[in-house]
Amino acid sequence: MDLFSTVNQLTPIPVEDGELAFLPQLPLALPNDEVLRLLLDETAWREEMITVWGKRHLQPRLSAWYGEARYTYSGKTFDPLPFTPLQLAIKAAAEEVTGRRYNSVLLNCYRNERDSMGFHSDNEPELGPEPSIASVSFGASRTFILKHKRLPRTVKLDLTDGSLLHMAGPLQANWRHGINKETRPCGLRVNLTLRHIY
Ligand SMILES: O=C(O)CCC(=O)C(=O)O
Repeated sequence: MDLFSTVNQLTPIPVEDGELAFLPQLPLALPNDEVLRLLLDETAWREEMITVWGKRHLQPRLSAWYGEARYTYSGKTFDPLPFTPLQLAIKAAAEEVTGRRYNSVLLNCYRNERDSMGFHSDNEPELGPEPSIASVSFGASRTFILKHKRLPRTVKLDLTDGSLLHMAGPLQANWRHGINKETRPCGLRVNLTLRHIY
């Protein structure tokens, strides 16, 4: 038996109308805490303004956009910074695991339990009809929630340190996902969502 190929294999999470799969530890040459430290130090983090119900607020997290293509979401266009060597290593490991190719990454930093991500689908036209999104997490675990757009179905996943979640097939067309604020104190988390922009 080839131990490496089974250890690094995604485990499918059965859901209606989409593909979801999880790997507890993305294989990387550096330990997770060192990757987290480098991501915090090397990323040009931004605190973006957003408009919700006509009111302007600071987004409840830090974010940054890297890679080879411009991206528009929530009515804003982001010009990319070039991939860093560490991001390229994470991208290569994620491509090996998912068998897909990525040319862009959105990084999000959840500083504590008060930071969050509203419910949305990654369904912008430039991601193509059935986007493959590889979501890699470092630091504190946070609960990733998926809600079906038409069925009364909710899926909750613990996105642990070093893990990779793969969303693919028609998942973005049929589900929304988000990260709620936590009621209990929690530490910092950095998440990278690797995408391919056409
Ligand atoms: O932090 C997460 O796990 C969620 C990130 C996310 O939903 C996104 O980047 O679209």
